[in-house]
Amino acid sequence: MDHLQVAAVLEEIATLLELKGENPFKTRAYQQGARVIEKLGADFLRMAEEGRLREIPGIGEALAKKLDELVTTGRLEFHQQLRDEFPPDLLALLKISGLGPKRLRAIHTALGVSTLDELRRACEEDRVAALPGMGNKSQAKILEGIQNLQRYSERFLLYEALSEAEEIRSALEGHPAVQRISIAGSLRRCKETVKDCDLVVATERPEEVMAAFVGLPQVESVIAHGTTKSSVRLENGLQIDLRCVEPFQFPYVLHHFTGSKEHNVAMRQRALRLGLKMNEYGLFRVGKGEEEVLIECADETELFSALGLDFIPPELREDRGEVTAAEEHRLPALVEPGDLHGAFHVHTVWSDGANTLEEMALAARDLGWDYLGIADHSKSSYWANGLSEERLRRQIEEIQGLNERLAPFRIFTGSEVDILADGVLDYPEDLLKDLDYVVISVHQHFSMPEKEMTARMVRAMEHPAVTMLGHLTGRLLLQREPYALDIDAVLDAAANRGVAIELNANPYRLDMDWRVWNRARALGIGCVINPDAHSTAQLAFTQFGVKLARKGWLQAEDVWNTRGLRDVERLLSKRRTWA
Ligand code: DGT
Ligand code: CA
Ligand code: ZN
Repeated sequence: MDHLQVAAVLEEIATLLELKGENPFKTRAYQQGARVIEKLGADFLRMAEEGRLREIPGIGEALAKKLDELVTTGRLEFHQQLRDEFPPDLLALLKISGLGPKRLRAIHTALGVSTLDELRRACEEDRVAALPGMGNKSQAKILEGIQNLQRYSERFLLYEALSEAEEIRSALEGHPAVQRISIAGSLRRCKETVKDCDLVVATERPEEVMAAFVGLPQVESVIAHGTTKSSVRLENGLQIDLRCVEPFQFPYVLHHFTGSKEHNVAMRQRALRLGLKMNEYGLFRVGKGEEEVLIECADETELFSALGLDFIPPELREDRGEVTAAEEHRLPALVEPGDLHGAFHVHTVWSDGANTLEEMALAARDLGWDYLGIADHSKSSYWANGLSEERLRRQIEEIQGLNERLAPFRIFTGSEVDILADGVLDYPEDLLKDLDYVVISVHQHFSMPEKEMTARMVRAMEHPAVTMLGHLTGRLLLQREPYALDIDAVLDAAANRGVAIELNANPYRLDMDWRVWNRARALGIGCVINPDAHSTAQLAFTQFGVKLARKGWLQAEDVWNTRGLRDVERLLSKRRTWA
């Protein structure tokens, strides 16, 4: 058991106690214990081994005893007993957004509902609305939450699927029968979530490739095993489809299965206009006797070229004007991972991060960056150990000291300042003035009506200290929907105030959404690709930000953190517009 698993058991105990309707103090002790253990990291297990759990502040005698049992035996009787008191599917219902333990307990007790299907039926039959303190609105929200949950369960995060797919691709790449292999589908197009993973292989010996594929150690079950197509499922539930084609067919098939469907339709229409025919098997000229003659293409570049088009990067293949742009030679030169010189918005141990200021700075320098902006949480985010004004002042001092030591590397002093419910910022102006830059974000009061939420954001942006907007919509992919927001109104305000917008590169966020960047760019709004890293390892999230920025048609010049240190310093100082 590692420390995170131990923390998860405590979390679950807290939830089960809440479901039971136990005293909140008891519940909180377990939640706090979980936080403490997460913070301790690997030190926790060492201290447990040395019998020193009782020395840890926040862990009392009773909890320490339970932890001893859990760490030494891998299970905890108290936890098992609690679990046995509830039907096994009940806990899963807590994944429904807007349904907490308290209400679930009320529903479970009154209606005997304990599975997702039962709960859906109870909502559809208006039995939930009839419960005291519930009503139609709550019931509708629960129903919507159930639908979202089902939608989420059919997809995977790009991040998760890509690492699995890359592993399989590289395992097969070296196989002697594999001539070419590529990831296709939504994964190749860098969609933020994907339903499955499509692979295309060029080979003259498909049987051998298929046998190797279904025999990979990652494969949990084989869904179909054929010579042209096989499908397998991995342990995490991800389905991988592999298609084998003759080497000469590879470019056409790869293009077809990369999609999107809409892009393919646009391409076929273009082919028709040129008197050609395009399908998944190839691009054809129709000869005199009505016979189809294949137009030979060695790769996708030649395929596009045969249609009079520049190569369209897979990220852009969404039928959003890319075919016309390729025809007119005005596809953007998309931003590349190597273009970044730094990033803003990372957290440290000062708030809820795992690494110190210096560790974060050194890790950024190791990535070849010239600067790093620190943006720990502000005081209202107390659950994330947000900084009091006094602590932020001290942090600024510490950063100044570090900057002297680490020059020419530069740490920018910033803050991820909460946008309070009324649009006021979480620190006073005299403190905000002393920061190099300010990210503003919404972390609470998510369920405001659209008009209020929009006014709140627009008001916050009016503050002259604001440099950039953090994770614009608050969405958590496959977990939580965006809050209600008039994005166009926010874009207008950002353009007017010269506020940049973050592309939060955390794989669960990828927010602002790629579909909106074209509009933002047209308004002259800058993009900042931010890792929102809570550890040194998470600085690597920026690569997903770059992928989604590309998908949003952005070029290096559109992204603030592609600028070198001097340019960024100039950019940030220009923003100081106090009277
Ligand atoms: P996903 O899997 O939902 O994340 O998204 P995709 O785009 O990977 O969709 P998928 O796996 O169903 O199909 C892969 C590609 O195959 C798709 O992007 C385009 C092509 N394709 C599939 N069905 C059709 C179709 O009915 N018409 C056309 N033109 N292309 C299709
Ligand atoms: Ca797919
Ligand atoms: Zn945040």
